[in-house]
Amino acid sequence: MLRNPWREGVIVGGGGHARVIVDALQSQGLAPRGVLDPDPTLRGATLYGVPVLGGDERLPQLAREGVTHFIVGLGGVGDNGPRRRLFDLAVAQGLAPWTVRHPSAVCSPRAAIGAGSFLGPAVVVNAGAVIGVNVILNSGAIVEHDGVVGDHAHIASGACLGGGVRVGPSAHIGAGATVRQGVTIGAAAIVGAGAVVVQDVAPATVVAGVPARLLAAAHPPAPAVERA
Ligand code: JB2
Repeated sequence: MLRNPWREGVIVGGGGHARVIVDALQSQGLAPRGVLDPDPTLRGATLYGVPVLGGDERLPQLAREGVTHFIVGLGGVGDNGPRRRLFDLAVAQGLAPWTVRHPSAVCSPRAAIGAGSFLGPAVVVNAGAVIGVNVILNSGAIVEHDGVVGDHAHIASGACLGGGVRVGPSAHIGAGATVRQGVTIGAAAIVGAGAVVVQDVAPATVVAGVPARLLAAAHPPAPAVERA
């Protein structure tokens, strides 16, 4: 009998994105062990029948009980720092990141998909593309040939990356945005929903509009001193 690794897998985060992951798994007859979420109102709840097991403090015990795999179920919009933190937390407990691909996703055998990444319904990843670890390619996103998507980045629903586009680690490409072929999006940059990006975007900046223009720094530094 085939072993189903997802019975030994957990989803870290239990909101809307986690439900999409559960849906993708169940559409393939797979069932994860459970979901981790710190929200006390979710204790005893299920996500489409998958039990919420508690918060992230359960990870060490679950690893001892035979849980071997995880996927980050937190989607988040814009700041991928929390997703990265959860990924590192689960890896530190000895769990292996697991890649979940909706059966309707089209992925060239000449593309590489990093561990722990999620490919939603109707995603296209074309030949020669390289997708990092813990990446979200959400519903209908397109990564054209030879594109590179860095670790922990999030390509939101319906976004289109033209051929050879490079997206830096932890960057966020908003829903429906289009990035012209060959453009580079810097690490932790944010591209607003519906933007059309025709030139490179600097790391940790926010761009939006058609054509996309600079709006702000993505993560403004905290105030240096607190006033008394
Ligand atoms: O540190 C955490 C943590 N912080 C928040 N650990 C764990 N295990 N879970 C955490 N959460 C949980 O993530 C919250 O308690 C909450 O239940 C969940 C976030 O759910 P929400 O539905 O607010 O967002 P999401 O990240 O699942 O979905 C967003 O991103 C998706 C890509 C939404 O904006 C969606 O619309 C979008 N499609």
